[in-house]
Amino acid sequence: KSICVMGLGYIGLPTAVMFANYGVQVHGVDVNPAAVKSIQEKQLHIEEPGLQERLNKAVDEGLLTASTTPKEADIFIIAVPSPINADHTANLEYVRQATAAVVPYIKEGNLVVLESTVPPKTVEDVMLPELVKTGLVIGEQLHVAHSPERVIPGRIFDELIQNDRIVGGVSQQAAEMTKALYETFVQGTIHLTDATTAELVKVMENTYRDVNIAFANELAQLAEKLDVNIWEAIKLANYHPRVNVHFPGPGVGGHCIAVDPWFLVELGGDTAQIIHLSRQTNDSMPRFTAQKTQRILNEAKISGGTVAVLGLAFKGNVDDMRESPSTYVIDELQNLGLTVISHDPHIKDNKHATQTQSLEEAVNQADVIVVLTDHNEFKELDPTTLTPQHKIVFDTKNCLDSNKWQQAGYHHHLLGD
Ligand code: SAJ
Repeated sequence: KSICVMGLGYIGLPTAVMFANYGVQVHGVDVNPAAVKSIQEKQLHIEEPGLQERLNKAVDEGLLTASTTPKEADIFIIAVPSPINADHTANLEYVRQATAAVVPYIKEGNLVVLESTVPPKTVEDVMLPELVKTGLVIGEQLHVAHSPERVIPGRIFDELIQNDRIVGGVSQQAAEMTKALYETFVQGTIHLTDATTAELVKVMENTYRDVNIAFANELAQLAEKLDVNIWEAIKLANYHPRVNVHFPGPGVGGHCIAVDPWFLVELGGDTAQIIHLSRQTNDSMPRFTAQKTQRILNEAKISGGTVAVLGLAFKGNVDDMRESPSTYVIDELQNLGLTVISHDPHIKDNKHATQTQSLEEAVNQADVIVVLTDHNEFKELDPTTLTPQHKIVFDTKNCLDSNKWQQAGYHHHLLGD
């Protein structure tokens, strides 16, 4: 069998590479010619452990080709972005366009699998109207399923293999064909259902996390009023066998958790109030973080002030800045009249105006160091080697060893204490 993967981004590329590593002939397609060229040349445009070695193997063995146009194949996998518009409504244009693009290449007996996370009913309402243009009878001559990706950036290959997988078929046969496809490498259980249920399940998973994080963020603000360390309180609460409170932070970023709950808000309206409020709570955290930074400076009697922001990526040990809370925190700090210098060892090519190449450059001028991303490089920092203007550190992710920093003479603050 052969596979054509539409979209060579954070999910499509690892998936394409994975199938190729298992001996399947894969053709990858991306609308961005630069992405296609870099893959042909085995130059990665994204950072992910294991991806480079696997890409080299796939290309060298001739099992992975890439271009800007699709090819005939037995199976088409669609892994394109499904972002939200400025008004928080779903933008399904990429899904529709990728589906339309494969229509001329589809033959009787083929399988089309959507991996992108989408609002429930997208397969039915957006994909099927395009796929009927093949003239084939859906469910009999053409098989269609949704199998949402569920992997976490930074551990994509482990999770591709180990995680359970949900497969929602438009027909039973489509579900079974899709199960057989992913059995190529999936060691977790593959659960079969219908397409709309699979769509809802995936969006539910990310919304669960967003709502839980909003709860933690609300508790963090409450704990500050009580002078309680929320991290200690959450740790203790989570010793209960049925409690799993997530962790507060400067906001929720990435292209999934900060996006998918809006799909349910759009569908649910007034019945999605908890979900909606959670989004707003999480989106308010950059301002809260900036205001707390200002309070810390005020308490130290520093007026004006320079902030060294450590971390631009949306979470630890990834090079992805999409929807990163850091950019919003920096905006809020600047709105307060503070000077910001930032550093992130994972973000290359000066992607942010405040960015410096070296950690020292950022820290040397700092009146306060604010850690926004829990990169390993920051956890391992030796505070005795740093020479800021004032020894004040604000750790929004509780990722530093507070004893070490206090022993080095720092005033140490947490978000939620
Ligand atoms: N965050 C918190 N507190 C927490 C956990 C996370 O503030 O307790 C923040 C992170 O710092 C980050 C954001 O949330 O800014 C999202 O990070 P994440 O690690 O929770 O999730 P993603 O976006 O990297 O990946 C999620 C995963 N979904 C779930 O765990 C339910 C992943 O399995 C999905 O495949 C992925 O979304 C996706 O593509 O949908």
